[in-house]
Amino acid sequence: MATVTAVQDWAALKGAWCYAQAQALSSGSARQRLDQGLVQVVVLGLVGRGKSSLLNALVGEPVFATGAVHGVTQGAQAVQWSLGNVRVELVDTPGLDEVGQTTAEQVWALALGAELVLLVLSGDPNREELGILSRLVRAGKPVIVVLNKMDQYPPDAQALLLSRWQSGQLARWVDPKDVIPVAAQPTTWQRTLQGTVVRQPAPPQVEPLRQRLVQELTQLAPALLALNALRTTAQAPPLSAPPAQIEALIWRASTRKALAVAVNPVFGVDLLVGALMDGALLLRLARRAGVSLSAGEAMQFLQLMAGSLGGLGIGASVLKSSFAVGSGLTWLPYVAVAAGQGALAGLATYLVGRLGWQYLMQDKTWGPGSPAATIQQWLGEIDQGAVLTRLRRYLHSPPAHGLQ
Ligand SMILES: Nc1nc2c(ncn2[C@@H]2O[C@H](COP(=O)(O)OP(=O)(O)OP(=O)(O)O)[C@@H](O)[C@H]2O)c(=O)[nH]1
Ligand SMILES: [Mg+2]
Repeated sequence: MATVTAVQDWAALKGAWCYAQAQALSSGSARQRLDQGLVQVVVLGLVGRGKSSLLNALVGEPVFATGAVHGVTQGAQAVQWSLGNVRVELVDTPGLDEVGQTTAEQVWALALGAELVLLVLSGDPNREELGILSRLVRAGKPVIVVLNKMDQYPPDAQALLLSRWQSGQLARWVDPKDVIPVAAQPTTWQRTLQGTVVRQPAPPQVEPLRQRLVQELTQLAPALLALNALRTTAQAPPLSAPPAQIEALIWRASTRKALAVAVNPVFGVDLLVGALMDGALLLRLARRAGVSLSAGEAMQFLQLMAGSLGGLGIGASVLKSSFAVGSGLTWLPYVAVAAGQGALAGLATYLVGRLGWQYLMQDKTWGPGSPAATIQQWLGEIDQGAVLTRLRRYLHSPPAHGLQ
């Protein structure tokens, strides 16, 4: 009934991945999957919850490595599977709590791009797991909560675990019929002939989940695919111009950053100081917007932006134009380079400010599309060339414009 047809090892690509590429992979393929009738199901959860074991148990083969040590799965991997007449791509992911920020964002991009997410827990959800669930629910992602390792609990404890999902906040987030207890790789204790007690692997118990997937996918696969393709291609609201005093605040921060980078010859210090200045701008914008923004959230925002701006690159054409110092200037080449870098750094801060303000105004959400797609859309709505020209003019004669 369930046949493994292929294993695609994305871990090999891991080093080459950046956030935007991971996003393109999942959002670009949502439309393709709709055409092909291929449903993507992503497992998500903290390290060691039995995500890989669960997929192995579902497909009936040890496709993915599992183990007691933490962090066995390092990159996303997928296997194609057929469930009745529905073709399914099952995607295994690393534990969200044991990967760096960039990989975590890649995993999130995959999860938010998938048709269905299996959130794997192995007991009551902790704070981090509640955070993951809440983000999935807010994104409107169809999710099945899988309570794994049920063999480790006596029947009354199992009933208690399940009962927590029957009412209150958890029942509002997830329909209780979508909370499924399983044991993907159970063990039993057996007495040997010598009288010692040893752990023995027992057959997986994942039939209730398989049944639920059959029910969900054989009936709803076309709807899930169509809805997801629509959602992932949805446009973010257009970037709106901030009020004048906010624009002025963003501009001041951009010129300060441009000057700091232009006069500072030490590249590494530029990066650090630049990131601190951008972070400070975001936090000031949040205060003006009356929105609470933690330092961690600000960092996450800056990392997303950095991914989309291609590190320091921002974009070859913009980079080129920033070095094209206007005619009539007598600057020495190295001064021109410093000014070019300064203008670029200032532009990055300006973009952080403009997108940051919009993001804050939208209650720290990115709209219906993926963050990467939204950032690209918004970046396209700003005349970056004009901002650069203004910044270069400022750098040529800062006193005339005033060092505000
Ligand atoms: N008792 C019991 N152990 C399980 C069960 N499922 C998985 N395990 C064990 O839990 C450990 C982790 O399992 P994995 O499948 O590697 O967990 P994972 O979530 O993929 O872990 P990472 O890839 O490291 O994030 C392994 O030692 C498994 O044998 C289960 O149902 N019962
Ligand atoms: Mg794993």
